[in-house]
Amino acid sequence: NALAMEMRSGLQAGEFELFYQPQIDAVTSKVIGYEALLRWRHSRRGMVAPSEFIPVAERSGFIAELGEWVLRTACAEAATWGNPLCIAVNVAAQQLTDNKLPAIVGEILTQTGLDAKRLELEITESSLIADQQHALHVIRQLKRLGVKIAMDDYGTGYSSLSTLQTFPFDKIKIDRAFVEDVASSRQSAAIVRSTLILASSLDIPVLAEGVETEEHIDFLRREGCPQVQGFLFGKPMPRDAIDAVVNRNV
Ligand code: G
Ligand code: G
Ligand code: MN
Ligand code: NA
Repeated sequence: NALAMEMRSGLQAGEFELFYQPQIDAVTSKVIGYEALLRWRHSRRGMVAPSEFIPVAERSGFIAELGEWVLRTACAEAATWGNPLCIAVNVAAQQLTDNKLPAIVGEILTQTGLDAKRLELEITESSLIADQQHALHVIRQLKRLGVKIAMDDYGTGYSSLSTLQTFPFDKIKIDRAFVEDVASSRQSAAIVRSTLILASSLDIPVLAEGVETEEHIDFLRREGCPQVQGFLFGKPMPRDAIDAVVNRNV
């Protein structure tokens, strides 16, 4: 595959970079951390979206190398911040099935000096269905390092409730598909509301994704959603833009 080969040379050539999107305390509106989001500035094609190249990287096996680069780059960057905010990093299904992932993460934490409790790994539901026992084993080892595990895109997978029962999540991220029409759809509102009640009974904090409007945030605050992320509070931004923010007043 041509794209898979171009990814390898692109990584060598420094064409990949991380953008950072703020995650917000819904009560205080303060930034509590940033999610690292991968970008590819292709020499000829311009900016290639992760939805185009992550699936290719997964199929070709290149995700192992690319994912390790993402982890290392995000941790190294966060370790320089004057303000010790959290850094959330997306982990692909294939990385999670790799027995070496805990050792890789441990080595990156040691090498970058990032405090493990500042690192949160975002895992999607769909990456947990293939081999639950194996995924659980890897996740337990990761948690022993002191890193946090978030369930990403909650509600879009196949087995939300049994995954919550089986896996020790530190956070649930409600998919933006539900947040998008909380104000116009009784169904979406009910799903978000009941997820908040369920998570609160389980003592797991919830972050609502894709918060774009005042209507969204008003609804979420009213329903007691503790954390939010979305264009209303900040788009994914290049490193330089957030460097200025995280080093202000410190
Ligand atoms: O940033 P954007 O909204 O374009 O991201 C699109 C999708 O790509 C999202 O589902 C996001 O989780 C995923 N994604 C972004 N960065 C990474 C990454 O570093 N690793 C993996 N596995 N997925 C990522
Ligand atoms: O699947 P994951 O949650 O990792 O994906 C994050 C993706 O969501 C990123 O590609 C980011 O650009 C996108 N995103 C973040 N905030 C918003 C938002 O408020 N609205 C929309 N439509 N997309 C968003
Ligand atoms: Mn994510
Ligand atoms: Na998501």
